[in-house]
Amino acid sequence: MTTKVSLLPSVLMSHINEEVFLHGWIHSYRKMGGIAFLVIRDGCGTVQVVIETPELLEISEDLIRESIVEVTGFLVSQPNVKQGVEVQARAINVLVKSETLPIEIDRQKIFNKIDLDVLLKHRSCSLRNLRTRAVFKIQSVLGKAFREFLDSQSFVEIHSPKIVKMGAEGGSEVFSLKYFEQSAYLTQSPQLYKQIMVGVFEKVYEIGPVYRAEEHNTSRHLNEYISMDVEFGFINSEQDIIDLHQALLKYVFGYVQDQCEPELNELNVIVPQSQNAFPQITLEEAVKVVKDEYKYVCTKPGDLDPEAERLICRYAQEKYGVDVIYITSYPVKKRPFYTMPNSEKPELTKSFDVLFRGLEITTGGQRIHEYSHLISNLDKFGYKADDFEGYLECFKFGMPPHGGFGMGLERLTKQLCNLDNVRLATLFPRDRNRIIP
Ligand code: AMO
Repeated sequence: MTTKVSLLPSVLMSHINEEVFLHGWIHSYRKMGGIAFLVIRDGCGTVQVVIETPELLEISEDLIRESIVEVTGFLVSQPNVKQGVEVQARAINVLVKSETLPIEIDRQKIFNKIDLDVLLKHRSCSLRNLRTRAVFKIQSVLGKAFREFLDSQSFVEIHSPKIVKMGAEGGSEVFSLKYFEQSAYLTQSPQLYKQIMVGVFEKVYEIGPVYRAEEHNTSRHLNEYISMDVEFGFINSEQDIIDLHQALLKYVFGYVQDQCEPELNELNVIVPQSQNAFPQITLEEAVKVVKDEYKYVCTKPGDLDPEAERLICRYAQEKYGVDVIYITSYPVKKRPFYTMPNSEKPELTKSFDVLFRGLEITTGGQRIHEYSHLISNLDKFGYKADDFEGYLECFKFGMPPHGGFGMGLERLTKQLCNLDNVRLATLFPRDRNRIIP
């Protein structure tokens, strides 16, 4: 009897000494004397196929990498290969012939030297590299873990519109578009909608694309990214949000550790494991720490610049042995209009950022929930209340004290996988110069 198998390592291991049928792409081809070795790749893994008969050698010699084949053969244990098993081919059927690849995708040392622009230009090919693919498997699991944790805490998933009338975060970093007779924007954040939905479900989350027309062409900025947003009501202060964020992050890390062992090994990634609480420090203290400990004077008033972010994470690692740190008490001037000021220190807000291995991955905070307070704050920020009519309505009809956060999926992936550039954590990045593929 022949069993159809996928190339998931655990599946292969459970069919040793059986005849199997598999399909996939020819990932690599190597001939030694009278024997050929194919590595076949499917959506879950790879396996080595050994070809010894003259008839099969003739078929395989013609095959260019990435051609798709069906293989029938005997699966045996083989401790000398990566997968621990190999297939001794009995029959090969060619389903689709490939053309020659424009870039190397198998030999890692050569792949590592390919220019980022070339990797992104030939994205359909570079994504088939096993290490690259591992990044996006991990990314998929990060999203799944985020969902699973919040579902378990009775949050409701929402889907807010991406075509909007107003930018949510202030600033001019919005893409405008023509919407029939009106002007509209691509949303910068589901911020205003997730707040409205607290009035409906109390606890909500969303995973969806957001758009930032930032001119920045940096290793941290994308013009389209996936925002993982959370918002919930009946909080006492921003501390409740920080506590939820921390529990979520620890769950997500544990989940990835559990579910992505082959991918983490492929990438040599170490997932943060610490049981310790992640430290919290005010922005003012953080600026002082980087000055006192590392002689670095932060260049960004009211915020941490990239070097200060890196140094404060170094401090978290050296002092507490952790990869994550919460920075609190940002000034009113640096936060959007919806942010709750600190009633004892009105120049500061009840907001925070989360830094992971040297980079901001999350912003969050408590929001203003009283209608009159929000109206006066809009005025202070120079906005017209009329422009926010659809948002403001919910505050007339009972909104609880609430808050939440937004976490960038690509930045989280980048930091977890120790990648140099956020584009490497994006399937098809949209940046200052790139809208294809
Ligand atoms: P903020 O604008 O700080 O806050 O964004 C939240 C998180 O989104 C990610 N991020 C980005 N990722 C890639 N490219 C970009 N250009 C980019 N900009 C932001 C970062 C950042 O920490 N509404 C608030 C969130 C809230 O308070 O709930 C907001 O959007 O990881």
